Amino acid sequence: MDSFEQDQDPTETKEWLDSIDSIIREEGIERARYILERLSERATRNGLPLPYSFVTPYRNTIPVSEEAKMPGDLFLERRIRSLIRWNALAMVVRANQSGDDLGGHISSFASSATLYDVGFNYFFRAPNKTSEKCPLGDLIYYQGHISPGIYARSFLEGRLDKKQLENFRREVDGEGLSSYPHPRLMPDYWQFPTVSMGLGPLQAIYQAHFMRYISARGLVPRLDRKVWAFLGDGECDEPETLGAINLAGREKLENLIFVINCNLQRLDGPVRGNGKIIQELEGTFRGAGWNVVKVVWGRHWDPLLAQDNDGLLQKRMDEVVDGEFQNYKAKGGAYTKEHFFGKYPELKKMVAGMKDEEIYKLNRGGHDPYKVYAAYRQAAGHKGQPTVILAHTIKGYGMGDAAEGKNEAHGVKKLDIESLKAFRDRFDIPISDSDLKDVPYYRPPEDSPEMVYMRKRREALGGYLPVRTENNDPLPVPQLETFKAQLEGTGEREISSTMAFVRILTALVKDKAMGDRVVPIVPDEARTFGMEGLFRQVGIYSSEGQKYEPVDFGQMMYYKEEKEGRIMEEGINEAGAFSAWLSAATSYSTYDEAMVPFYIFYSMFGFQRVGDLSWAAGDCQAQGFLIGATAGRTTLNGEGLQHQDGHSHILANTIPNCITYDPTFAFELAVIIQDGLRRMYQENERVYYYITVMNENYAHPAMPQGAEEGIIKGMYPLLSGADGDLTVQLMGSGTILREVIAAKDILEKDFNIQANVWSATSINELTREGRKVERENLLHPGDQEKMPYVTQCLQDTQGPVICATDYMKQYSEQLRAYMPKDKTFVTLGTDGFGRSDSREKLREFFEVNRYFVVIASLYALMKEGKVEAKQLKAAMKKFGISPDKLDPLYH
Ligand SMILES: Cc1ncc(C[n+]2csc(CCOP(=O)(O)OP(=O)(O)O)c2C)c(N)n1
Ligand SMILES: [Mg+2]
Repeated sequence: MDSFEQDQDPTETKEWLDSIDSIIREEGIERARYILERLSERATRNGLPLPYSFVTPYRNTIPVSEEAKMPGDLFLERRIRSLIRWNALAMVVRANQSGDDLGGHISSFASSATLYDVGFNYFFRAPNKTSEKCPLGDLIYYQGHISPGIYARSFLEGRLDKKQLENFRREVDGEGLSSYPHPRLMPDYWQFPTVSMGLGPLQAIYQAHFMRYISARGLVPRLDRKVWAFLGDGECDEPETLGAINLAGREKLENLIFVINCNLQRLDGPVRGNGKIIQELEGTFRGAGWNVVKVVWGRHWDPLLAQDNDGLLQKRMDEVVDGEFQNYKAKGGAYTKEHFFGKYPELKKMVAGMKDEEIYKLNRGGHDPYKVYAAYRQAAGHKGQPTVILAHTIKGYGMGDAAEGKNEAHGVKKLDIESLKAFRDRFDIPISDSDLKDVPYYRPPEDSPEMVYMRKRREALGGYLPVRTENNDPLPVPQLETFKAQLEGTGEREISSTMAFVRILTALVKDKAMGDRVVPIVPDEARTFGMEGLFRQVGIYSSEGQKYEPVDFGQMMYYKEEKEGRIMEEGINEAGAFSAWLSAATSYSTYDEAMVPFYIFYSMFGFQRVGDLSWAAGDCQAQGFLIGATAGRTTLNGEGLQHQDGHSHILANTIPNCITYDPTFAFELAVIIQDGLRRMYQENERVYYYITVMNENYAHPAMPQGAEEGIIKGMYPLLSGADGDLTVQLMGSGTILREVIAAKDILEKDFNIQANVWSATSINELTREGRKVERENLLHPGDQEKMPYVTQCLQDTQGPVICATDYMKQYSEQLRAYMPKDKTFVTLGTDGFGRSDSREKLREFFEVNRYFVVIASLYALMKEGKVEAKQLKAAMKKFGISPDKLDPLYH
């Protein structure tokens, strides 16, 4: 029994309903809301459990009487939109007619063309210095796979030509258009990579958050700038899509607007065949504190809804599930008449006079520019909350039998001639039957009314979009002397490299020239890294300041939240903190001001946790520092399998513009960070840095003379001079370098073997340089062969090379290709799952301690015929290393 059938006293019900109607009519919505709130308060006080609901009936949130009226020319706008639809379709069909099967999507943009067009005609402001309210322009996250629709608009606007459209998805020979929004490939055009589902909405939330941060810091005025994010209803199943909406609600990000294209379908079929995705999302977003605007029905429904006095039509709308709504468009007007209206005789009667075509034309909200305009207008003016617009649309709109509402719509890339004809006729595209098979592009003459109109609209909004700009003014990067304390070493004092990093960061924050650009970001881990000193020093950003006295107030390092705070403390949310970093790391483009973000995280919860975002950071051309703290498989003792990272450098190296370092000493760290600042903020190189720091305490020496260049290139001689017949070259990084140094002593004292020690600050960088040189040699046969840096370093040295790190062997194995000829190369690394124990035990278990470095050296010398097996066996016995020791990789 539903609520309608339960009514025991319809007359009394009517009286109540009439009275609320009359209040709304006579005194307005606000008054009605007030009365209902009072009623609800009274009811709950008297113990009446109200049917709590975050969900309203399946209809438009904005009543017809409250709709803002669209001021423009509907006819011309439809014409422009139709041409965009056509050219978008032509791009994809042509790309797939060629036989290269390049792919692309038509149906998704077909469903969202109106959603974008209303934005382009009235809302999306381009960066324009003359604009008072929005000089930097709005930031728009386009749904990735509707890119053909955006290119098609740019084509009409004359920003892209036919040749470029022809080269959609053909990028190798230049001039091509990238499949999806990729700033890396189209740096003057796309701003945000969004096609990996979920990353767009997540980034957009943190962009809006960062927009507030950067203005609170007084660096970029807040003004009226907006972040718009367009996403799919299927995309809402990604945890990244919905995972941060609470932040937007809590932070009252009124500068953020989500537009969710609810075509009720994803790739395989319905998003919620048995339910209602719009209703589900309404509840979810409202619960998170968002302003929810449903745009369910188009204006052709208005007269029918106006007649629905008994609520039966609404009831029918509420009860139909999405899978059935899909049928109404896929199967046409007659079907809808019978199955939707036909269920109740009263509804059947309501539409008795309507033809099937008229029923079919009852439009959905997301295809009605008037309704979309009203929703956007409301969203753009809404205060104190972010807004989500839930727009009901049809996948493959206008594509008829080829795709409209069909389960296979997502993948349709080719249309037969009949479908093309139907599409052309439906949207009045001036292309003749005979030309149709070529699916030609179409742009009306420059002086046609639609072209004039379109240009005028964009002129009023500051110019064309999308556009990506860059501020390349160099920042005043501090000289190395700024970090003098680190260069001089710590003497006897033992500190961790994490602590050394915190000192560098503190010096940077205080730097007069660029200090205020520094953005420290942490995911609830500052104390873990010994950074709590910064809380008091630079404050934690909070949009509300601090409304309480912190429990540790009065202590040196109390928890200080403030409106101008500099630390972004993003809570236990690596994806969110990374997204905040990403906004800061691209601010040289999006805010016209470069920032210097440092995101400090547990290295294990870095790349493997948010790998796809790190990849997107490469695409975005992010600039900044990622600091993987408490790194290493054996250096972070005690924490065990899920915490001990022996592979983040391998993952980081998969990103071409991510520069990685695994330093040991404070001076190395200072040189690396200073050089990173120089490369990114002075030379404007579009790279970002990943640096690991550790929590093991030890004394840091002063920098050897002239070590800078080698530190940056990836290796330098730390302890040199050994040159006898029995000599080995020992390489190491991170804290394992210290085991290597210890091994040198043992080799010399106990075995009379000399050793040089090389600090390998970046095996990844050494490898990249090696690959580059190798490739150049391949492509320039007959020229003087060049030699990789690592080969140059080692070629005139005596004896074999042993390399030990706290990372998987694969990391140092990369160097095997560049070993000088005839050199034996042995690698030690931490393959296998971590486990908890002391550092000493772990290094023994993973075979990277000083004794293993000694054994490996003896083994390498044995292979070169300089040491005998029995000497090696004796050494193993001496060190208590069993030949039957368990293999950590398999154990
Ligand atoms: C992380 C990720 N997983 C899968 C895909 C592949 N994919 C592209 S579009 C799509 C369906 C999208 O459905 P929806 O979000 O509803 O968008 P619509 O096309 O219906 O507007 C999928 C699964 C992707 N791009 N990213
Ligand atoms: Mg969808």
